[in-house]
Amino acid sequence: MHFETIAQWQTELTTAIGAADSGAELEALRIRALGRNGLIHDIMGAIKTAPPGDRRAWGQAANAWKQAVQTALDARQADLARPRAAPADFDVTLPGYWRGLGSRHPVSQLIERAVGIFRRLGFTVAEGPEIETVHNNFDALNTPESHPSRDQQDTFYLADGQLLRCHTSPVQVRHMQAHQPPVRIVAPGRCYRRDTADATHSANFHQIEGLYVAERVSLADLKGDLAFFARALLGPDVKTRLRPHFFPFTEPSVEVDFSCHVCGGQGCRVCKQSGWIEIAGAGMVDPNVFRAVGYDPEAVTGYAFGLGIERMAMILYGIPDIRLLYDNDVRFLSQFGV
Ligand code: FA5
Repeated sequence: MHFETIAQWQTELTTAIGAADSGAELEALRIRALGRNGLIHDIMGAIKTAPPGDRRAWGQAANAWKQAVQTALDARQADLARPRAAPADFDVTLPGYWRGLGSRHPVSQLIERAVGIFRRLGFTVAEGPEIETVHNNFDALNTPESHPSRDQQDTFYLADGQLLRCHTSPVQVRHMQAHQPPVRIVAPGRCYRRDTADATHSANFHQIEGLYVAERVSLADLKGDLAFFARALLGPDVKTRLRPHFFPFTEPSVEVDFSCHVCGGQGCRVCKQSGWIEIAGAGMVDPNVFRAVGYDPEAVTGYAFGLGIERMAMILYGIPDIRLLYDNDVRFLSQFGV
C-alpha cells in the first residue's frame, strides 16, 4: 500500500460524507471507513507489513486519516441535525396537513363515567357474555313462559337454542350464583332486541345493570343511590322520580325518570314536553330470583336496576335521535373528542 492510496481514500470519503443526505447514509460511510472490517483495518494492516523504519510514519498517517474522516463525519452529522432552509419553491404559508386524533365513542365515555360514579358508592364491576342461555336471561329471572319478551319477535334466538341477551339482568344471575351476599355490582354491556329503530330505540343498545343485596336493603336505598347518581352525572338540580311498573324479576317494580336536563323540567322536544325522561327499570329483587340462585330470601333483600346508556347520552348531550350514535359520522363523533 502507498501513502497516495490512503490519501485518495480520504478524498473520496470526505466528498461522499459531505454529500450524504441522511443519518443512515452517514452511518454506512462510517462503517465503510472506520468499521471493524473497514478501510482503517487495511491501513492498520499496512503498518504491520511496512519496513520497520517506515512504521512510525505509517502510524502517524493512519491516525491523521482516522481523525480527518471522523471530523468530516461529525461535521456532516451536525449539518444534518440543523433545521434546513426551505427550498425556494416551497410555500411556507400553505396550511399543513391535518392529522385528526381519534377519540373514544360517546357511549364508551358515558359508561366509564357512570361506572366511576357507582364506584364512589362502593359498587364493583361485573361482566357477563352477550350470548346467553334462556335460563339466565329469562327462567332464573322469574320470567314466565308466556311473557311477551320471550317471543321470537322480541328476542334474537340462535340456532343452538341460546340467545343474544335482551338486557344485562342475566349478569345478576351469574354473579349471585358465584358469590355469596353481600353483593354490590354494576354490569355495563351490550343488549339486543328486535326493536324497530326510531329516535329512541335501537336493536342494539347498552345498559348498566346494578345489583345491591345485603341485609335490610330497601327501596329508599334504591331511590337515594339513583338520585346521587343522577346529580353526579347531570348536576345538583336534577330530580329523580319512581313510577310503579312491572318486571317479573322485581317486586315492587318501578320505572325511573330523571327530570329533563335539556329544558330543566319545563318541557321540550327531547322529553316530549313532559319534563321527565325515562332512564331505567328497577325494583326490589323478587324472592323467586333469590331462590333460583340459592340465596335465602328470608335472610337478605336487594335492589336492582337497568339503566339505558344511550338514553342517558341523549339527555346529557342533547342528542335528538339515538341513531346518530350508530351512524359513525365523524362530524358527529368528533364533537365528543377528549
Ligand atoms: C329492562 O331491561 C330491565 N332488565 C331493567 C331492570 C333491571 C328492571 C333490574 C328491574 C331490575 P327495560 O326493558 O325497561 O328494562 O329497559 C331498561 C332501559 O333500557 C330503558 O329504560 C331504556 O333506557 C333502555 N332501552 C330499552 N330498550 C331500548 C332500545 N331498544 N334502545 C335503546 N334503549 C333501550
